[in-house]
Amino acid sequence: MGLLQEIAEAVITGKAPKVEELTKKALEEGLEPARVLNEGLIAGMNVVGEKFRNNEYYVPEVLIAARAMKAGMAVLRPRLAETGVKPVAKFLIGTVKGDLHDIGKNLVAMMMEGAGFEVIDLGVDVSPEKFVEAVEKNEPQVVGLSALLTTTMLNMRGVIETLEKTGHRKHVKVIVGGAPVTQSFADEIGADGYAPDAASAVEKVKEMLNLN
Ligand code: B1M
Repeated sequence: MGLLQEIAEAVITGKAPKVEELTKKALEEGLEPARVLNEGLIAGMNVVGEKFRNNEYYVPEVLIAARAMKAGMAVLRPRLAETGVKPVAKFLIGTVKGDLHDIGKNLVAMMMEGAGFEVIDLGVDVSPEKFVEAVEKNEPQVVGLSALLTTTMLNMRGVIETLEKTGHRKHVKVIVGGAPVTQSFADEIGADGYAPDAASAVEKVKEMLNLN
């Protein structure tokens, strides 16, 4: 079994120390951090998702796998976020109200940091009011909203509406993403952008701010 496959397997079986060790080994062997992420950690988490959907895995197994994935991400983080440049802009991100999924959101935050943005991460289950408070406090150029559930993605609309009502919408761009989110949903709720994954989120935000 190749090293990347071993990493995926260790995520699937929820072995956090092993994931950490193998991720370090992969970097030492000169593998690209993005490959370790996509073909190791994310590949493993995709299998976990399938097993969850097929009722082979339940919430505890998924949580243990998520913890293992985070152990690998902690090793990758400095490598993905390697940058010496001054922050190009401020990016505020959070998972919307009612939603506790944060792995994808954390990845987007890490990649944005890696691209030189100053990232303010509000965590999970963030209400529209909390987003607005943080916008007032931090004055970001872009707000990112993440949702993993078909039910909670509807709360993205509430954030945009609250930003509008409080007069902040004209000063901030909004990008949305997460597995159930699509470009047409983003258009429907009046977001400025949508990205299907963390790497394209960086590209999209740059495009929105004319930084390309
Ligand atoms: Co949840 N869960 N979960 N879960 N979970 C899903 C999302 C689900 C698809 C599983 C399934 O049924 N197959 C399903 C949703 C069904 C639906 O709504 N359509 C589901 C469900 C139903 C639930 C619960 C309701 C289960 C229950 O309790 N009965 C419950 C809800 C809790 C809540 O939020 N209130 C629940 C709970 C959990 C855990 C807590 C156990 C755990 C989360 C742990 C954590 O995040 N700390 C969990 C997990 C891990 C998953 C799966 C298996 C994996 C998600 C993940 O981390 N993927 C997931 C199945 C799956 O997606 N395969 C599932 C890896 C991650 C890198 O991908 O998050 O998609 P993702 O992020 C991507 C892109 O989406 C994008 O970039 C990322 C990287 O490229 N992206 C953005 C994300 N945010 C973005 C923002 C952007 C741009 C791009 O701009 C701002």
